[in-house]
Amino acid sequence: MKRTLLNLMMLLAASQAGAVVTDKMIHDDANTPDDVLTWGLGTQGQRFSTLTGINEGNVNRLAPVWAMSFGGEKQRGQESQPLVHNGKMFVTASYSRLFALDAKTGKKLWKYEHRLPEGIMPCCDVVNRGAALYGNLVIFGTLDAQLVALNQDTGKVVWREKIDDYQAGYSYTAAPLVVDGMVITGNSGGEFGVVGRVDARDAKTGKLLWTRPTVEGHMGYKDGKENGITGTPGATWPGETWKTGGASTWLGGSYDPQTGLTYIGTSNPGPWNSHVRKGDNLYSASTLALDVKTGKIVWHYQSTPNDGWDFDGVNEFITFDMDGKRVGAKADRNGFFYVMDAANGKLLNAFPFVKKITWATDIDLKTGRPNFVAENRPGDPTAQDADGKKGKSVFAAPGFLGGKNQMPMAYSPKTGLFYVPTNEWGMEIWNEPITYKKGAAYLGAGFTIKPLFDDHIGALRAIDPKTGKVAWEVKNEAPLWGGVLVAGDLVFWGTPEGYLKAADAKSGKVVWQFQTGSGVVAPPITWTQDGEQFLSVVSGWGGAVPLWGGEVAKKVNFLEQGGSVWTFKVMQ
Ligand SMILES: [Ca+2]
Ligand SMILES: [Ca+2]
Repeated sequence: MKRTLLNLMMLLAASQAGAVVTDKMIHDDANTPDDVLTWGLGTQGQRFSTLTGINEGNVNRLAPVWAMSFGGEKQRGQESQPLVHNGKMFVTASYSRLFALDAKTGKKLWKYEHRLPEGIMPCCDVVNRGAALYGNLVIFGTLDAQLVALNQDTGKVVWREKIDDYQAGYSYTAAPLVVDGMVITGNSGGEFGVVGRVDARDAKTGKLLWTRPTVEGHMGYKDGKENGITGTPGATWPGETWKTGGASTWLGGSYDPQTGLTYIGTSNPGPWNSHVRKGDNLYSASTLALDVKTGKIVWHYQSTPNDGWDFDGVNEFITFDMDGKRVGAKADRNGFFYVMDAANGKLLNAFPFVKKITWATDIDLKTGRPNFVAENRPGDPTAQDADGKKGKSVFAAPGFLGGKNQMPMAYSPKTGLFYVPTNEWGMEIWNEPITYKKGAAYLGAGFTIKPLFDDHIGALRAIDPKTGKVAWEVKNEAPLWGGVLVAGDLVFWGTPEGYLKAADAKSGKVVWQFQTGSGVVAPPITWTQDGEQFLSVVSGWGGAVPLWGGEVAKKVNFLEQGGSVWTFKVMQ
């Protein structure tokens, strides 16, 4: 009896302090600057904050308040976006670690280190991009493809669920998305012939509610019952190729309460060698809109049909208002920027956001299909003029690391511009014969990434989604790999050279920078606490570039690894 009363009192105190994260709070996250409850500062993913406490008049006094090291011997890429709630910061780190910190002082409250088995197979470094909050839980995915929910106060495991078999190449790196009490996740493993999927679980218990495969021909399930096959079996995949079709959903999704749809992108089809799977290969390299209630695909848009360049279409789909309509935008890895009707997927606009694109001339706005440059498709190793071991090599741009990769862009309703972290690079690419083997890389391609320009690879570009015009750009020598934040009239982003930078959102004039001691490959956040505006970013060089970057990797191998969170405010 005593205990029940105590529990009740604790619950009451907790709810008075706003400790419990509700659906409404997640729904309103973009408009509540005193917390950051979601990846993207709102489920729409705009990464826009109305806060103007840090502005051009005082940004020269923006200085670190605290820094906290993830420590240990484990460093490598740190791609995490922190969350802030109830005075606590929740931040994930490489090797599936999660830290809870006092958001004002950086004092460590607890940490969770996931016990990883031997033989995990993350394609592109041991990264994690962030957690999700619900109730009194903090939920994140791990490199051995599990989903773990921890008590926000103690760090104790409340539930743990397996997403899939890590020995078959599945892993998990994205921040989960919470919608109406459901935790929605994708999966990673597009380079291992996995089958992409979107799962919805009860956020409180981890119980699976529905699952939707993203490769045509696979059965979906809801409440343990069959819920319809994805697509039309055999329509866009020859033979048995759909069984190892890739289309992994490794960057997670966004959600728009106005449409009731969750938007999630899919990776390359498997294998990379496109000649063994002639056809569009739905729903790889696509944007999918799913009804969160039914777990069914409401619309899809495939940006790269029969992809042969590893142009994962996973990039975030950000919803916003344009010309009185709810639309969404995506800067695709294939170099084109797309604007679509958020409700039905109708293509409204498509234009290049990088300078060199060789695989297609443009996107036909009527059909929504790219006009391919046939001779830029890497050749078939079994073609008559090939030797059976290596197909014709081509120089393709963008390179497979993309015009944009995992680093999220931001949108400002004030300027009407998207702030896109872009990269200019190309690749030599050729195909090789390949057979599927569980847990082995399933590429059937060789490649080397090359820079296109002497003075820069990266460029932060402010892009008008109506016209495709670049309002301004700030070039960067190394490839950009962190994300972007717009706070009031300032744009913040990090560079592999270690800087966190701020520029005027209208002009692009760089007004501030700070050296964090290692490369920044993560998106910044901002929030207010006790009347002061804070800004945080994770620093720690790594990710796909040093692992896969060919000649580019050689250019950036002087950069040092790290692992820390920096928090800033304006000093008086
Ligand atoms: Ca908020
Ligand atoms: Ca890929």
